[in-house]
Amino acid sequence: MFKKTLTFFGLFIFAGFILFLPSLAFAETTSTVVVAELDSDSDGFNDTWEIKNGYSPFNPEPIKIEKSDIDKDGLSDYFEIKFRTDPFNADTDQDGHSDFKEIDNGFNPLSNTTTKLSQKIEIKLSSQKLVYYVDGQKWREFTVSTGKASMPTPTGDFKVTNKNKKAWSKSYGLWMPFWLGLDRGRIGIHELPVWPSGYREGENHLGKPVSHGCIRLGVGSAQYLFDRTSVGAQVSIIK
Ligand SMILES: [Ca+2]
Ligand SMILES: [Ca+2]
Ligand SMILES: [Ca+2]
Repeated sequence: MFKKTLTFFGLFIFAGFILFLPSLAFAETTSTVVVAELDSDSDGFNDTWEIKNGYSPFNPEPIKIEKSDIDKDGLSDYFEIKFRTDPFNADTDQDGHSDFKEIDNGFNPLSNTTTKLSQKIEIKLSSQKLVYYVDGQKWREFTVSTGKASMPTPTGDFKVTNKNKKAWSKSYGLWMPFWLGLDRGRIGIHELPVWPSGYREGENHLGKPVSHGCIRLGVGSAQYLFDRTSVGAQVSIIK
């Protein structure tokens, strides 16, 4: 009797296992297909491979991910992934403003309210570059001119304390358009200076440390940064 019960019990387990087996195999197969073989642009290369090798998984053409913009909204497929926006929809949150325009103006492209993304400015003295970060992503880079050897630009973390579209320097007798003043050190970020005669310092000074300590930007870049930077914004100056 005991043996018979055991056999029946054994059969029951066996039958259950047999019934369960196909679903297990199916689950294994489907999950493998979804994870490893997703080929969004149907070009024969899976998404994982494409991203790993610097190609856009959304563009069947062999174009690098930073150069591809499949929905033509100005935001590359690279940034679409970074900002988690829809690469096939120019206006992910459907608020009437394209993903690119929103990010470029510091707004969250995933929210149709006016939520802002974090912004940060970093100045690298050794390479004479200013990097503008949006939501932790390196968004724009500009060539600058910082302080000459006898009047070096101080390093450290600063905050923007004031803004002035056309600041006047009493000490040097020149205009400093699109001024963003920084705390401590009495310096600022501004456009190439203009003398009262109307003469403007040449763009060829950008990339060379020739200023009196300020961070000089080119025409266009200075206004770009001025328009997007609020009082209180973080600025870090490194060697
Ligand atoms: Ca592909
Ligand atoms: Ca795009
Ligand atoms: Ca939008």
